[in-house]
Amino acid sequence: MTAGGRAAARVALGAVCALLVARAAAPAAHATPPAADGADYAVVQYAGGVSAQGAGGPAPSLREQGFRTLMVPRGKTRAQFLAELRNDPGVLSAEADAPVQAATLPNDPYYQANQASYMAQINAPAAWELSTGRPTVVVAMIDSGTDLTHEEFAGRLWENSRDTTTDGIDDDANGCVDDRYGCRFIDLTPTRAKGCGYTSSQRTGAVLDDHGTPGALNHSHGTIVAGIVAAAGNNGKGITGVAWDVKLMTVKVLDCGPFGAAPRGEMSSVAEAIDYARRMGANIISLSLASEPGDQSADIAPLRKAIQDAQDQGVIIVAAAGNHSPGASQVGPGYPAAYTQFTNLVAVGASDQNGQWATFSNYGPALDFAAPGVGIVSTVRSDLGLANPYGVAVDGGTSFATPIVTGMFALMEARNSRLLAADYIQVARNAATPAAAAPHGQNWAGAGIVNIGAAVARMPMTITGSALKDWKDLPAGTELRAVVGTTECGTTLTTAFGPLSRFGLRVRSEAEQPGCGAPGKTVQVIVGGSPGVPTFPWANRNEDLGLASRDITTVSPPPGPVVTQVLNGGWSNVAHLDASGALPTALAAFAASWTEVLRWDPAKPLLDAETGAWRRFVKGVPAYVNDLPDLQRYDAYWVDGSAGNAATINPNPAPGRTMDLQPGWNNFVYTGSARSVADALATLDGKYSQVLQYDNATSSWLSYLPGRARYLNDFGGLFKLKVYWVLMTAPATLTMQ
Ligand SMILES: [Ca+2]
Ligand SMILES: [Ca+2]
Ligand SMILES: [Ca+2]
Repeated sequence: MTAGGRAAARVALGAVCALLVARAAAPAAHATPPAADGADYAVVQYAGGVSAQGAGGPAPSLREQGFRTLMVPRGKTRAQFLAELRNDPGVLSAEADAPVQAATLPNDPYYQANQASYMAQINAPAAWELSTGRPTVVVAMIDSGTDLTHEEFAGRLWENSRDTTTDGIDDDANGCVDDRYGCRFIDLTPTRAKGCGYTSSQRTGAVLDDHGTPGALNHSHGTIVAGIVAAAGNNGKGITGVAWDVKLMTVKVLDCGPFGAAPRGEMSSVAEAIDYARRMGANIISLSLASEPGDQSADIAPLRKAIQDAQDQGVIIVAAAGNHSPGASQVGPGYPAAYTQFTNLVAVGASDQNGQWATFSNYGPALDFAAPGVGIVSTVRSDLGLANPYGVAVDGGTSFATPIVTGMFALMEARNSRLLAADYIQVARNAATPAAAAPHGQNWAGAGIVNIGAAVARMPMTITGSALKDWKDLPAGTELRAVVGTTECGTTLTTAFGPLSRFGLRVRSEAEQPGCGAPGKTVQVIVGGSPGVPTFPWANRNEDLGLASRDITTVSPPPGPVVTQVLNGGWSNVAHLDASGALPTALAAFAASWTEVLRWDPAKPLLDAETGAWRRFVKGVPAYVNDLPDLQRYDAYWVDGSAGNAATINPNPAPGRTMDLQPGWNNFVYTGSARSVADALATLDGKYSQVLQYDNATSSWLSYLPGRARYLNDFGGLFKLKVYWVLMTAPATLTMQ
């Protein structure tokens, strides 16, 4: 971009921040959480209550069982009171009562007094039941910078590990010098030199929020919006952000607001900033800024290109609709929110405390969502000498509503990291609360006021991988159905993908379809009409619902009452499934004739301190010749039986059997349920280098090498009551579940 181009674009970008003032304000006195009331109570159980062990019927109430909660009498400590109670023969138990609070209501002091009301309007506490964010979600704040030292951002700042040095060198050659926490895109002007102290237009990591001066009401724009997204929640300090545990990338395009003006920037810088955020890995970009509505000079080619590139890369862009004077200028959002051709861009308007149109907010059919923009409390610069680094807005703005929507998408991406931008937006639209009509009669809230709890709850589970039968590929076009209990919650077909067939399955949540996924429920995938393994527990709080590379296989029916083992007429590798006993009678039920049994003992000493040797039983020779006197149940052995079937009783082994394995080859009978090799041998992880099985029917060996592509291995899973060899590199205990 030439200097001339920047100058032209500078005219284009007005700012929506003029109305976004915040002042330092102490939290209301009742904002501090009350002292833990539990400290004053004891819980006792008196003798003589109804027994809870009554035959049949529901258990009696706790009260009927003699439980009471007693206040500690005046003049006694709780410890003294408990000691007295415990000495009372009529008291079965006495304990201190413990304070509890709803798990998801944060303890931040401003929350109850200043935030609870608008957080309830957007159903944020319900979202926190499912997700409070994940540090893998990166949110780029394109604004006036961030107070990087603010206590609410500790551990929440994105860092560019490749250019952390402040040496004036662009170590990672990304066009920005020393951009450890983000980058500044601001062009030097005489006003900015004088009013902000800037000395050049160079793109550098100077991203500290410098908006405002100590005496001004209007300050900290970037720090305010950053706090609304991502201030630490439930840390006992200040406020809570919408997403408590995501990473903030700071991209500064708005200046300091020289001489009391609102902070301003250029649209070309916004384009550069979007491009930077995308290249540096942001998942979501937040823009609490806008041009004048209808100002077509703000519609510049690099801005469209930057948004298009972000769309192609799956980055969601959340942009303020703008706050403009009532009248024609309020109709329609300013740029960048004004674009309607991008599927990754959402335009945000503001609602007031009553969920009505906030009269300062731009409106029009191009809007996607509204969110609260009035009475918002957030972080402010801690370097202004204020009494405390928090403030309650004295005015409203779409600048405040925008980061609330950004925080919603951050929680949604934390809940499932693998959807497309348009999918997240569609889920949020479906979850939004329809808004009451505004006096002007036009759509002002798009799909409605965001319902963050519903949006996060509606996130589907997504599973991608290969559909298999006995860990071998199934043809493209095989149907997969996701079932929770008896409810069908998603379906798809496999598609051809090189040598593999792949699937991408979307499983609906209970919020989207009653009976479907919710924490505590299990998703069963039916592959081509047969139940597959593994099954998938619906993710709990702060777990990801996006599951990649999860192969699902159906397995041969489990062994029934009789297991048939095929013998080839030469040596066959067989599992001993009958009761333990002395040879040869241990094999009395063995249908085919045989003369010799061999069993590999990996611990048997050999010459030269090597271990691992055969033990042997030969029919009809003197007993002292044989060193294999008996067979234990689940021994794996070789027998020179004639061709035919070895049938024996299935003892149906209980899960949890363990086996000590030695370095070198070990021969064992697998008694866990059918699983992929990696899962079945998880307790040996990193300590084995090959698995073999001998196919008696064809007298051939099949091999599995861990870490190898699935289609390069001869088999991919272990089956119950089959015999395997494993080459151990270190001793380990195999646990078979
Ligand atoms: Ca750099
Ligand atoms: Ca550097
Ligand atoms: Ca906090």
